[in-house]
Amino acid sequence: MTVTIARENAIAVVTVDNPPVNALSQALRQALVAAVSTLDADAAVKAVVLICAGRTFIAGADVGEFGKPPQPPHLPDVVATIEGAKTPWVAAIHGSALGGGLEVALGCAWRVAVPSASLGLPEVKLGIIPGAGGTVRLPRLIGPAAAVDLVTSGSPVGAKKAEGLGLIDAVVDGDLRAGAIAFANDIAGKARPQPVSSRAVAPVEAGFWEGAEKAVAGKAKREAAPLRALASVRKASETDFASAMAFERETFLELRGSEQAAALRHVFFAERAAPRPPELAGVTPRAIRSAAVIGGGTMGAGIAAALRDAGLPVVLIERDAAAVERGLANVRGIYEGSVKRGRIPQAVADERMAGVTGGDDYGLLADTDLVIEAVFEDLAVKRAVFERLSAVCRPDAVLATNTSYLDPDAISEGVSHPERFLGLHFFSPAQIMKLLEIVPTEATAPEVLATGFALARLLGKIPVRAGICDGFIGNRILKVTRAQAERLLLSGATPAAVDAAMRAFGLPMGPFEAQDLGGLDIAAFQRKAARERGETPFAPVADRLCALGRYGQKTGGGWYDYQPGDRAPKSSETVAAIIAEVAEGRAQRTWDEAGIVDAIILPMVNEATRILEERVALRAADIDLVKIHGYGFPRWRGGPMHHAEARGLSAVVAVLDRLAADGLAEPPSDSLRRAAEAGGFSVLAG
Ligand code: 3H9
Repeated sequence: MTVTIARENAIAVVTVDNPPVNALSQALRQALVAAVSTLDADAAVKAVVLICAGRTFIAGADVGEFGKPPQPPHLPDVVATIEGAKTPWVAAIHGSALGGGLEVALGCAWRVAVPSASLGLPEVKLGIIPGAGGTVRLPRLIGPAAAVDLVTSGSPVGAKKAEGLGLIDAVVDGDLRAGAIAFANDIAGKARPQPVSSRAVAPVEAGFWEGAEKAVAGKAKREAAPLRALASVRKASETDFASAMAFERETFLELRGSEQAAALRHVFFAERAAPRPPELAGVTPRAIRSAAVIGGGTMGAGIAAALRDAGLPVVLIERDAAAVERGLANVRGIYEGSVKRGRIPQAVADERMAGVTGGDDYGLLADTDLVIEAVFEDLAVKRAVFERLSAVCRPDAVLATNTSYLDPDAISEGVSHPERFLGLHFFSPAQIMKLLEIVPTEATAPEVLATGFALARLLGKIPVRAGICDGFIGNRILKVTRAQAERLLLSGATPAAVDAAMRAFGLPMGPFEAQDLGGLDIAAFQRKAARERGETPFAPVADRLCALGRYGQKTGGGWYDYQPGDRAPKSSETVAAIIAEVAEGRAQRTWDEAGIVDAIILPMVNEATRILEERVALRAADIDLVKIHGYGFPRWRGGPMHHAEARGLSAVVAVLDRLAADGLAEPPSDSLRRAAEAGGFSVLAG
C-alpha cells in the first residue's frame, strides 16, 4: 500500500495505490489522515486531488477486517479530517466509489468522475449499513428520497445519473488526472461549498417515511440491514449531524457482528474465489470467440441467449427446418420478454437476435470454438450428436454437454479428442440463473476445464466445479430435499405447512409449490430410470400423483389444486386423501416451523457432506454457491453449509440422530460426524 503526494503547481495530487481495489485498510486510513496534515501545513497548496491507481477508486472498507475489532483511525474520523482540511479536496473517481470509498468522497469538498465510473453504498448487501457517514451525509447532499434509494438497495449508479442527483459535481471526459487537476485549478480561487455535514436535509412529504418503510420491508423480507439503513437515513433527516452519526455508527457496529453479516461476507468471498480455483492457477483457457448450441428447446434457447448476451455470435442447430424455426422463436421470445420488462431496448434485442444463426446443417460448426449440446436427456440421442460434432468440428473446439442427470463420461464415449469434452450444466432459465456447474470427465484437459471457468466469467455466471454422480451437486441435494418433504407429509405435516415454513426460512418458494411450477413429470422420469438401474428413490406420494396425471400447474393440479387461469395453490382434498392412505400406520406428530426447516435443511447438509467427502464438490463454500445461485437458498443465510457451521455441527448431528431414530431422515454420515468433531467442514476439503 502506498499513498504518494505529487505537486502540479498549486495543486497537490494524492494517489492511493492499494491493490486490488484500494480498500480502506488501517494503513490506508492512517496514510490519508497523514496526507491531510502534511498538505494543510503547506501554504502553497490551494487544492488537493484524491485519485487512485489501478482499476478503481476506493471500493470500500476492507471486508477482510470486518471479523476483527476496528483499529484507529476509524473511518468516520478520517472522513471528518478530510472534510475539515484547510485545503479543499477533490475526489477524482474512476471504476467504483463504493461504501467507505464513497464516504471518503463525500468528505471531499468536490467530486468528479469519468463517465464509466459507478458510485454506491452496497453495505446492505453485506448485511451492514454504511458506517462512516454515508446515511448521514447522503440525504444532506442529494435529498432523503434519493438517499433512501441508494442506501436501501445497495445498487450503484453511473456517473451521469450521479451528476443528475448532485452526487458528483462534474463528469470528466478524457484523462481523469488532468481533468481533475484542471477542475481543482478552477475551484481553487472560488468560495468553498458548505461542508456536507453542516447542510440541512430537505423536508419530505407527509407519509414519506411510512411509505418507504413499507416498500423496503416488502423487498427485504427477513434481511435486517435494509430497514436498519432506512432508519439511519431517517434519523439523519430528523436530527443533528452528530446524533445521526452516533446512531449510524452504533447500528453499523451492531450489524457488523450479526449472523446475517457473517453469512453475507462468507458469500462475498466465496463468489470472488469461485472463478479462480487454485487448482487451475496458471492454466490458460482456450479462446472462445464463437459458440453454437445444439437443441432449441427452453434450455437450448436460454443458453443461446446467455451466450449472445455476452457478445458471442451463436449458431443454433436443430434437426430440421421446422425445429430450427421453433428454436429461433424460443430465443426471440426471450428477447421479446426482456424488452417488455424494460430490461433492454428493442434495438438491443434486434442486434442480439441478428447474431443468432439457425440451421440444421452441422457443417455450419466447422470453425466454431465452443459447442454446447442441450438436446433431450437420452444417452443414445446425445451420443449421436457428439458423433456428428466429432466429425465436423475443429479438433481443438470445446464440446460440452448440458446434461442434468446423465453421466458425461458415458456421453463422451466415442468423442474424438475427448480431452476437449466437459459438462456445462446451466440452470433454467439459463439466460438468468447465475449458476454454472462445470463437470470435467476423466479425460478433460486442464485448459478445457479452465475454458469452462473463463466462459462463466464471460457470461457473468458463478462457476462451480462438480464431480460426476447422479445429479452432480445441486440436483443430488434436491433429491434429498424432495424425499424429506414427503417424509414430513407422511408424519403429519401438510404441503401448505411445509411450503410456508420454507418460505419463512427465506426460500422464494416451498418444495411443493416449486414442483407444481416446474412439473412433476421430469422427476418421475428420473425415478423411473433410477428404478431401472435397481435404485429405490423415495417418492410414494409423488408417484401416486403422477399416476393420476397430476403433474402440477400445467395439468391443473399437482401437490395443490389450481383454478383455470389462476396460479394460486389451493389445498387439495385428493392429495390429502392420498397422503393419509400412504401414511397409514405411520406415527404422526405436530410439526412447527423450526422442526420442518430442520427436517428439510439438515438432511441436505448431510448429503452435501458426503458430496464433499467424495470430492464431487471441492469446497463447502462451492456447495453454498450452488444452493444460493441455482435453487434460491437465502443468500443472507450463507448457504446450507455456512448455515450448518453457524448453527454448530454438533447440534446438526444431534438433530439428525433424533430424526433418524424416528425414521424421518438418514443418520448423520461418518464424514459429518468427523466434521462436527473437528468443528468445521475444512477437515473434509483439500
Ligand atoms: C464498507 O465500505 C463499509 C463502510 O461503510 C464502513 C466502514 C467503517 N475488501 O470483485 P473482484 C477483493 S463495506 C476486501 O473480482 P472486480 C476481492 O476479494 C464495503 N477485498 O474485482 C478480490 O480478491 P482476490 C463496501 C475486496 O474488478 C479482488 O478484490 N464495498 C473488497 O470484478 C478483486 O475483486 C463493497 O462491497 C473489499 N471491499 O470488481 C465493494 N472488494 O483477487 C465490493 C474486493 O484475492 N467489491 N475485494 O480474489 C466489488 O464490488 C468489486 O470488487 C469491484 C471490483 C466492483 C470493486
